[in-house]
Amino acid sequence: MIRSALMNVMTAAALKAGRGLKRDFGEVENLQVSVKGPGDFVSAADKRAEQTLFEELSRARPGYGFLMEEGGAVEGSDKSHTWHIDPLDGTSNFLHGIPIFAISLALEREGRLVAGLVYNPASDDVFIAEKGQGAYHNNRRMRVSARKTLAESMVACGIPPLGRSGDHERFKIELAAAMAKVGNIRRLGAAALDLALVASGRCDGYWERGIKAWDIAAGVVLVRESGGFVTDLDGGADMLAKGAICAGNEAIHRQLLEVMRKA
Ligand code: LIP
Repeated sequence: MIRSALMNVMTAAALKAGRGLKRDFGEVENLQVSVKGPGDFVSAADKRAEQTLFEELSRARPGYGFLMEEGGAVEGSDKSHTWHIDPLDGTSNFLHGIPIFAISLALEREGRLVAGLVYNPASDDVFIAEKGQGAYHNNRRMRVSARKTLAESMVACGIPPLGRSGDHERFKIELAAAMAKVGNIRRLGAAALDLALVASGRCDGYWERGIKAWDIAAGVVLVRESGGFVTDLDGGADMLAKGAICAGNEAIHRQLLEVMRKA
């Protein structure tokens, strides 16, 4: 287990925000049948969770900067630390009453991601990792899977939603290329959890384009600290800036990247 002061701060903030999301998720299920639908309620829930994270982390670590899905960038007096926050990754799942969503929280220090936490309040799954200290799922050490071939692999991906038309053609080409080689492909709808599944060895690989830095920052730390590999889709380290990501155990990451390059 990681018993650092930093991880205590991150866990306490996430659990507090998660309690609110859990309550709100129950309400969303009732709103499915209302005429207005749960849209406005969900965006309020999203903002409330972000506010809780912002307040808790500001109190515990005054001066750190923030990059948040809802509130954008908040510059801190301490220029070497920035929190990356997605209070509700998998918003569409949450909106539709599907219990696959998460709080994603990462800390960047001097330009490097040093800690990550992904928490699904619906299932009470907590994934944490700190640079050099390993990664844990509900207090148990995580390792990436040992599968060596794509044909025996379970690979997660992200499908660009309606409205990102340019991305659709490219995705169809990449999906066709992956389907020709990969045993099973999943689209779960929450990038932070896709990466947590790779880190914990449940999925062997994952790729997605058009993703935001706050969706993946925490998961990047989880995968690395579980012994996995994570890059952008050109094999470089610019996944946060490019919004394109490929992750997996060493063998699957390499092969999946190759499939995407040739697609
Ligand atoms: C979501 C991502 C998911 C992606 C969705 C969406 P959000 O993030 O986690 O992988 O495919 O389009 O961007 O918007 O729920 O935080």
